[in-house]
Amino acid sequence: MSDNREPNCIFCKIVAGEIPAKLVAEDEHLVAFRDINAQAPTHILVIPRKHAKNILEVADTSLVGHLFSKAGEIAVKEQLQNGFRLVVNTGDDGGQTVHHLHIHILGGRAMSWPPG
Ligand code: DGP
Repeated sequence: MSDNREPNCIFCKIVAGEIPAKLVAEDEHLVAFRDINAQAPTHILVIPRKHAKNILEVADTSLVGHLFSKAGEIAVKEQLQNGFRLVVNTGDDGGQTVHHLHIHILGGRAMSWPPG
């Protein structure tokens, strides 16, 4: 359970089980679930249980490492060994719409570059 949840944060509500989500993985530090608005055949979000607005707000570098490491593990479990993309949208210009840090795992199709 998050010890610093933001009352209006939709991802804090998912962590608390107040909003349903299709969970893919969880442990004491993070929760991973399928994105409601999938942009690829596989689209999963990995989030810390503890609320942090974005990557600039996380002081705990081991947590950041854990989130990325778990994202890689999940990608392999989801059979994305052929390639996938990890994305961390940050702030308004970065296209972040939910202000609770999250890593997108996108896969199951060839990705294009540059992103829009
Ligand atoms: P971003 O734009 O990087 O902040 O991505 C936020 C993502 O969160 C977006 O792809 C849609 C997803 N999302 C928003 N609300 C919900 C929700 O209630 N449930 C789930 N599963 N995903 C959500």
